[in-house]
Amino acid sequence: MDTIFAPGTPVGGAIAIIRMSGPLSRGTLEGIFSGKIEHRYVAQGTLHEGETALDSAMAVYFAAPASYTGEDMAELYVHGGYAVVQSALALLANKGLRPAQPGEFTRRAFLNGKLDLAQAEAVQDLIFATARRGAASAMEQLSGKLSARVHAVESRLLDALSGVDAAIDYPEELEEDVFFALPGDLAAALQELRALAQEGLAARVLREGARVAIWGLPNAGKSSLLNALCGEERAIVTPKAGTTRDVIEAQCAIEGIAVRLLDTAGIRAAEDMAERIGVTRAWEAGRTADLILVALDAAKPPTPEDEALLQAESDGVPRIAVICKVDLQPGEAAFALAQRKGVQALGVSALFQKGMEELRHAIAARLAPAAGESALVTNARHVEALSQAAACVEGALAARDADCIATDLRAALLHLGEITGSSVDADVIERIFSRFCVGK
Ligand SMILES: Nc1nc2c(ncn2[C@@H]2O[C@H](COP(=O)(O)OP(=O)(O)O)[C@@H](O)[C@H]2O)c(=O)[nH]1
Ligand SMILES: [Mg+2]
Repeated sequence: MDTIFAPGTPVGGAIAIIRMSGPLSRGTLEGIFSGKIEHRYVAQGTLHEGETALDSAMAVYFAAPASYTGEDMAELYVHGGYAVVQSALALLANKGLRPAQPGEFTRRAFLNGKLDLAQAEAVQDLIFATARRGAASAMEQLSGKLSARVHAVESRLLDALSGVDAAIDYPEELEEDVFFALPGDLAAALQELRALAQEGLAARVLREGARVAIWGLPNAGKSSLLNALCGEERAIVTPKAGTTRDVIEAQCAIEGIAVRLLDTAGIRAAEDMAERIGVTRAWEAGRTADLILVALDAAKPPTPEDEALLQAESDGVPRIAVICKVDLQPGEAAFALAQRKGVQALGVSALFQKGMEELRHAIAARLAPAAGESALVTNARHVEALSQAAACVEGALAARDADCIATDLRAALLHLGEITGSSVDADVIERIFSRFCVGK
């Protein structure tokens, strides 16, 4: 097994962490670092290349198997300047270590049984989480809660399968008992699988973030709304209609959910080519969004175009009507229109920051309705595996003979194994770890 190394921190911090994993870790550390080397002991000393001192550093050594990867590991904490980090990395390469590939530390942890696949994926989700609730759900997954629930269903299905197998092998002895309890056991497993898959569909936005498009007529107050929601002057606001032409994106966190806000050109019969393209992009941004905010101007009577934008559920994207500029007028006609269309409506003044908290709350409630503060299943791959497993259990419930039931149960177990990694193709594992950062 190669000994690998990689920086665990991005370039340019005060301190850089360099980690290594594999059988050469201890010997290498002894050769380049003057401090005491003892399992899980933070040592202070000099990083040196032969006689030359490179840095005043700290280091920790982890003896296998009590380390992240399960192998012998060491971490060096050096000053983060480019020159120091580069010479430390060169030193390791000269000692016969090889630079790690993306995710190789976590892959080794997975292969050594330190983490199952769902937990390994959670590590990466935690690194990429930009908002609190995404991080919280990744943390729950990392702690093994998802794996535990999947294992509970697995063991139920395994029990059922062993009963069915026994009935196939010794039909005269067991048959009646086994088939009496089977439908109830399978129905319970099916219910749990469906609940998990459903949770995942509802909570996808927690982990992946959501796209929220803002639609409305020119001058309705869309760009001001985007700026107020993301707390910075991201989009240009002018009294002139047709100011925003391209789709403007802003990333923000709304009640702990990572949201990509899309401000669009005002939807109207465009006056020139650029605006026409902008209007087309506005429609597209909405159709591919998780939620559309329809901005209505409280100070103007609603038009048939406003009505068309509120045509809820015509394209399956949920909507909230945001009645803008309520500091000028109460916007009664706009509220009445939204109510007639069955669209939830809230009044805001972007200018005076009025109603913004309520709006944020409404957006979060619409984006992640079934999810609690965090959710266990948020990964599309897991949702797919759970749905497939559920379909197999359904097949087993409908099957008439023992052989078919056994086949369906085996297939269901294989799908569950894709989540924890006990039955997963090498290329799937390849794909998962290739998304990782180097150094993790
Ligand atoms: N009084 C008031 N004016 C607003 C408010 N929001 C936007 N406006 C004004 O309405 C005009 C159009 O705003 P803008 O955000 O550019 O609208 P957009 O064309 O839909 O993007 C600008 O003159 C803004 O200053 C608000 O909450 N109150
Ligand atoms: Mg605008």
